[in-house]
Amino acid sequence: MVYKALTIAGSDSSGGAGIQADLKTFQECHVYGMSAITAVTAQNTNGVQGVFPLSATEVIEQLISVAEDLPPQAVKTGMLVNEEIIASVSEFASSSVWEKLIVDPVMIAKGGASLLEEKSIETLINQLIPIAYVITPNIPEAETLTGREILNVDDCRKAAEDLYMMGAKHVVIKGGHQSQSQSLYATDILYDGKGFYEFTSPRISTPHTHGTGCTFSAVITAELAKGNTVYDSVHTAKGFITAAISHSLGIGSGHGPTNHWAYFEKVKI
Ligand code: PXL
Repeated sequence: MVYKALTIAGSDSSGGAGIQADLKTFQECHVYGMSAITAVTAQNTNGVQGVFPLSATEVIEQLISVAEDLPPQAVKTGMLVNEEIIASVSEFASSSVWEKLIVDPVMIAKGGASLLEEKSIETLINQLIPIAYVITPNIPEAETLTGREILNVDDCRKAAEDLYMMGAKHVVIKGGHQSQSQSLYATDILYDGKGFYEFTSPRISTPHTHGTGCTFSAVITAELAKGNTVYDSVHTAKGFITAAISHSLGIGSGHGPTNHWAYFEKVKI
């Protein structure tokens, strides 16, 4: 059986985040990767120099082509740019047979560039979160979506409950941005409406974290496409991203990419 996953996201010319990170990650997980591009970005490890969105119609045309011929077992969203694209993708997803929609609510790039118009956050909340099988915000994104200040793991749990009440079936809040970043660990929380699960890894001090969020949610998507449970998929994603950060490639003069081949090539940590 060939498992297929689709990413609906922006292109990152530097290859570390967005569509490129997703496809590299799907390949590493032995899942056939497909894409629908929402915007082309011109960027490198020093920042985002340009953002060129496609129209909502152009995004949907890609989805129709893929859905007609190559139905995916899991679908992930990343950079969705604006209200029109969020609304169209949400409508397409609700009327399709996609069971596993993984929403990475991408808002801001590492260097601070905006990847989502602020006024579209309401549309994300009203239309996309209610149909998400898994949502994977980092702490600043979870704060924006819930209006709750997150200072510790307990606050993460409360925000996860809020996001579950907003309709997401599973909530993963990534601990990489924990404000107690002097902490030796990064703890991610998974909430499924019944229980909380924690995934902890050593905190690695490095500037090379470009694309970590995309890569993490792409592993979850690929593992779900293969039929794994949400718990097992998050567990694999945590191992994959920890290896990718700790063996980063050291390329570029700014915030470099992670190493997408580290987990399967080196020791599984
Ligand atoms: O990591 C968030 C992200 C998502 N999508 C694209 C990006 C970035 C960060 O730079 O460029 C296209």
